Amino acid sequence: MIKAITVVRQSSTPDEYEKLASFFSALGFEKGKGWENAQGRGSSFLAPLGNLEFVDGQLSVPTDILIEVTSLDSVREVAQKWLSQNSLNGRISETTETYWKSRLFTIEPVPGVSLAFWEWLDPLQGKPAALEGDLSAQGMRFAIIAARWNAVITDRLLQGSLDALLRSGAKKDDVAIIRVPGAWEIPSAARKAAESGKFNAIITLGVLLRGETAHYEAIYNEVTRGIGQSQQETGVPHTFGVLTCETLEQALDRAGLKMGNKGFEAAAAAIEMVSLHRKIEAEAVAK
Ligand code: DLZ
Repeated sequence: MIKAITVVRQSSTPDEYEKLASFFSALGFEKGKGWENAQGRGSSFLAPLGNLEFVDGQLSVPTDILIEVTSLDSVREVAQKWLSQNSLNGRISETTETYWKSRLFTIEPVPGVSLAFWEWLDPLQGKPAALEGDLSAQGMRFAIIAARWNAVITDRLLQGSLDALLRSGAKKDDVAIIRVPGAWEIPSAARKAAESGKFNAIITLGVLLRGETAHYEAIYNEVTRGIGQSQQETGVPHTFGVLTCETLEQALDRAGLKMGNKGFEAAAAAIEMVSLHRKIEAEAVAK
């Protein structure tokens, strides 16, 4: 399964490395995980979309790093300000129109590293078709509410959720694991966690087995309603990782055997929803 495309650039000096990281931060790029070890260090910066493009014919772009933006003039202003404060020998070009119905400027924040920023002339073309959350969990705090009933399943769901959160950049300390006796108790703990104001999202995990559960429908409806109500009344995103299965075998399949891991999916949905809430808030402020 393809996950991401990474372009790697080696900087020639530590100063150049710091400058490039400072430039990308100043422009508001989301910071990726980065790394540091005996071999060196890496700063990574994320964009919502990655695109590796092969071209047949004449290549008429000024550099091989093209960054599409939706507000080119504001980006240029920030870039210019950064240059005046941080770089004696950086360069920035005028903004010009391209043959592909867009405007573009190039910048060398440090000599030899050339970047092109561009936007479509037609604003509708440059706008993302939909507002969508990203899957980086950096800087987010989560509560996972996991039932102990059928722990052989819920422990696997929990592992799936932790895997998704930590692999997406959440810090261990930013993930609280809250165990409750059974699915019936999930809404109450979820509500308490959401109301505490400590978490950006709540992930609920449990399993209800029809064969083993008296009043299955009533319990299922109440658990679902309680989680939904907590989400709506607190405004904190809650995701639903409560399996409802006929048999233990079916539940095992959905907890990492044959049909994915519902805990992983619920955690990924939580990350996406936190990111989406932030974007919706940012859009509302910008308007
Ligand atoms: C009692 C019960 C039953 C019969 N079945 C389940 C189940 O399939 N899944 C689950 O998570 N919990 C079950 N429980 C426990 C209730 O959710 C609850 O924890 C207890 O009734 C105590 O209130």
